[in-house]
Amino acid sequence: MSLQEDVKVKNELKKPSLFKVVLLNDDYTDMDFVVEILIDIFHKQVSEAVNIMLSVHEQGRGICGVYTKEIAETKVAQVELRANENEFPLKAIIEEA
Ligand code: TYC
Repeated sequence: MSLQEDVKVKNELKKPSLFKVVLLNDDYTDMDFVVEILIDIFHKQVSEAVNIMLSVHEQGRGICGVYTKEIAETKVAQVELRANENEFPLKAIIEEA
């Protein structure tokens, strides 16, 4: 096998890097709206969504999920779009897991 082929095979076997989507607290976004985001975009059950929302409210930040880069970026964009549509300053960021 050529060096080029060997590098290609190794890259294809590598597990994709994972990224955390982290929700940030603010003073203005409605608690119910954050719960809705966690249910609709991050597919949480109501009870888990409420727990995550409260922990973000109390601790300043909280993990919504761990995803591949493209999916994490899509989730962040979906949060931003919904927050903008509803005129809330809610923000989610990506961190390497
Ligand atoms: N701190 C907000 C409030 O008191 C609620 C909130 C929770 C906002 C989580 C953002 O990611 C957040 N209304």
